[in-house]
Amino acid sequence: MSKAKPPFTSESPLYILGAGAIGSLWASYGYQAGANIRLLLRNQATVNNYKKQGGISLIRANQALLSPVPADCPQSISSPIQHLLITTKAQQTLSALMAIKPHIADKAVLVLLQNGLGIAEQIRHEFPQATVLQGSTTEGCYRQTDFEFVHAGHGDTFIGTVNSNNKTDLAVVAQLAASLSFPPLMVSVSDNIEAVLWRKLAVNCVINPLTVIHRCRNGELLNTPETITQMRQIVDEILHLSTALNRDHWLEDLHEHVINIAKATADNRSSMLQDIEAGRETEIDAISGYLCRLAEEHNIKMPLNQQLLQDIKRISATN
Ligand code: KPL
Repeated sequence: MSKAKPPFTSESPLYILGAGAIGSLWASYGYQAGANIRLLLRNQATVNNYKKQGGISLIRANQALLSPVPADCPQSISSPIQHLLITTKAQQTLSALMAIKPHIADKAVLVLLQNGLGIAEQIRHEFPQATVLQGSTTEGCYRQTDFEFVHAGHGDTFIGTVNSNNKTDLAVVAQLAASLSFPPLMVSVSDNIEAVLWRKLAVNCVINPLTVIHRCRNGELLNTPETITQMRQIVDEILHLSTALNRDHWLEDLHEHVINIAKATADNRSSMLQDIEAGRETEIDAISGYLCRLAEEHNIKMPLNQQLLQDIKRISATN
């Protein structure tokens, strides 16, 4: 990993790829904190549309905050990308990155903050010299209209490196976590980001597909014995796989943890339900799909997770 760089100056801004809820949350608070941030949008038409709206509007506690964060499309990027926060949907990540590949510095630091697993490996393959950090957030934010978002609830955000105990690496991660902590967002370093990501994957495998199937908010999953039983059974399958992978110590209190997340985000519509309602492609392949592929490689049966995977694909296809 390269030496720590000063955070987000005009020569080396923080680029944010993906102007969905999480990307816009960081862009908005970063802009308000005075950091040099640039949003990366799909094409010039999207940039024009964005400019017409005057920037990102973020609603928090019924107050709207407008942040005219500068925006680029792949054709208008003028400085090499040294720091990139990637908040695209899992399935769109690689194609979005390939569109800006010529602008990404060899030794760039790429921070992946999205649901699902399996994408970091593909990025490392395409950008072998870059530093790829992974992150997980439980900040609650949803899109109201095109560039208008609601910051619905506070959560925790962690970043870290996989397979690294190197002290220099950890110092760089710590500096970056501090640089990405735009109030009120707080980013902490995890020395076991794999465990954090695995726990988050487990939560997403339970809450996201079930909220689509029952068309309900996260907290409403706790309202009927039927859905509580479904949650327990899905968690049991994940625990079984985790034991086979020697990861069960990462998930000690998983039943309770999933219930607590459903309670803490009770009023949220899960990101998967939002995708279905908006007619967008879901992240099911990087969530339940990733889990089921891993189970298959280890000859572990996961009938409920398999069923959820098929159900969501069917619902998406007929959406
Ligand atoms: O990550 C989420 C999502 O919706 O994708 C949870 C934690 C379930 C919150 O809604």
